[in-house]
Amino acid sequence: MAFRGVLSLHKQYLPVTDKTPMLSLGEGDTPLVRANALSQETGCEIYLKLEGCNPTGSFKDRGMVVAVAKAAESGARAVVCASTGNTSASAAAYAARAGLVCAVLIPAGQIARGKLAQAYVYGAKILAIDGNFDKALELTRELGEAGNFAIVNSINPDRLEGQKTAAFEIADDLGRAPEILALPVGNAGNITAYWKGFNEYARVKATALPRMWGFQAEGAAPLVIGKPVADPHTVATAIKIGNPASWNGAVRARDESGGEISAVSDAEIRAAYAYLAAREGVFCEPASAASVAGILKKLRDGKLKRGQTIVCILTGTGLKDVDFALSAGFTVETLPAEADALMNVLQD
Ligand code: AN7
Repeated sequence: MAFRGVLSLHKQYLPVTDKTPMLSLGEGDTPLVRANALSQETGCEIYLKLEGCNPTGSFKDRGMVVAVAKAAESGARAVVCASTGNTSASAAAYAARAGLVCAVLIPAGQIARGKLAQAYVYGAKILAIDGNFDKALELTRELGEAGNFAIVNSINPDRLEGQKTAAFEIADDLGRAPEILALPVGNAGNITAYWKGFNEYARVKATALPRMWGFQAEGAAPLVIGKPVADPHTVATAIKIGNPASWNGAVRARDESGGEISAVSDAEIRAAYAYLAAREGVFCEPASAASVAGILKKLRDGKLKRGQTIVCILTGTGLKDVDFALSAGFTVETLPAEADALMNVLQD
């Protein structure tokens, strides 16, 4: 029987030793799906990498499985992270799997409830602070220095190692790297890891490199304006981050690839989110939709060259944040339990 999971699938490119526990919840190997409506509309070949299909519903599982396995290997008893939600859900799951204690620092009242529910049910110690994500990450660094915790934020290099495997899968599926990789950027671990992954792939298989197009939310766009944002705001809570830890990695990915990091508005994020669900049948969370919002904006601005192959990373599933889904004026009328009444509505 072949065991799935990032550590098994990509072992030779990861820091796996004889002593590394082969932890897995079946993460990685996520679908790359052609976006038919978006391709037709743009004249490009657009694909969606469905990272919401990972075991806890977000891309974080790829890096987390490596970070938690390495923490266990090194004898740590507990892991800690700051999070806008998805990292905490993932850390909590893999810590549970590995038999480690998990503590998560979250900005109180600012993470999607699906993510909070995950951290709770997986059994993490939840520390909700009166402060934003950037403050939570600062405190996490302090705890990591003082205590006997392994930090499993993306400042832990094992996280980036696991995360880079998504680039391998895309290049394997397409037979080459895309011309453009579009993704949301928050703490900037993901864009840093993809760039590393595509570079490693190119060295082995002599393939070309993509341009990296990162998209931040307008109210939380430190990399676009070139300085930290003290009080970031956006409906996409996952990327409500004002001072990304992997700032330099993001700038390097942008500049070395000839790419760019630009901003999309909350309205553009909402529109792309709705488009993906209604036109492509893909339900992602608001932050994930920033990648497609960015592509649609380029199209509107006449800055999207036709004929290019583009991969948009959809980082998390829409089920993470049903409050957001239902906030756009959703109401549903209760009908009499009679076929006639239903038929009337259907014929409207
Ligand atoms: C759905 O969980 O930072 O630029 O603490 O959850 O690598 O940070 C989440 C980030 C994009 C941005 N999409 O990725 C956390 C956290 C989703 C996310 C990002 C996040 P990075």
